[in-house]
Amino acid sequence: GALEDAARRRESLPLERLQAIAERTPAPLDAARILGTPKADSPGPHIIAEVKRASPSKGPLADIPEPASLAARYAAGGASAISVLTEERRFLGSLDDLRAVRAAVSVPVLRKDFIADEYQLLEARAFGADLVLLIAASLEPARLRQLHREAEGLGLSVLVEVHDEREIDAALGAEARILGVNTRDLKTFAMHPERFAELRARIPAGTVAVAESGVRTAADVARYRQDGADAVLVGEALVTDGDPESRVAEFGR
Ligand code: IGP
Repeated sequence: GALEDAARRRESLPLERLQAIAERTPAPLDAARILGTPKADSPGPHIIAEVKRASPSKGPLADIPEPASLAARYAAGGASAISVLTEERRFLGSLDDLRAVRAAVSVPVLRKDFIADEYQLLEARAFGADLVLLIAASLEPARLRQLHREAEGLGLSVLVEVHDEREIDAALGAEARILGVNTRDLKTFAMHPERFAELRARIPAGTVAVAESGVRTAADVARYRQDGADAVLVGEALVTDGDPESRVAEFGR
């Protein structure tokens, strides 16, 4: 559905107008460099804190703060980057959420969506993203390489999401600089936290390794750190926490 939604948006905002907006948008931050540089003030991993209103497995997450204020609290807690779900159907996100978060923080912002064409990359750029997600499981290797190159051409960093060795090879073939191992199976929603350690050895030094999904406690973060995560991406546990600022600080220590 994400591609159909993009086609609908394109009818009201044609490519040429989107291009003009993108050209007026400040240059993206170098998220790959930021996440690839160890933190100056602590030995902990970079925390990528996610804003999401709902998930396909849980439905709407009750009583969550507005995206902009939530993102500001994440940043105050020391988040190195903010992930924003913009997918409309199952995650109830939007490009307006991306824009609001962009205006609220000065750390890199990730557009998290099911990106499959160039128009969506340009949207990310025009609405203020520094970083986009590309999911190896849903793109042919040649297409992944093409979109990766296109994104970098727009000045965007790319988080390539993988969940097995074949996808790591495809990501490396696309010259990925940031690899995220999603420990949740996107089809069954089953969690496989051991997957990160299993795949970490396949990720070359110099490539940023991100552990994604299912993190609930500081112990979960510490385990991924021990297994070699440069960054840990946390969504639901932060969104539903009454004190997200303190939780981000705790996770990042
Ligand atoms: C966050 P969690 O379990 O902390 O809320 O997970 C993030 O990893 C998850 O939202 C995610 C995702 C995705 C969402 C990972 N990959 C791809 C949509 C599309």
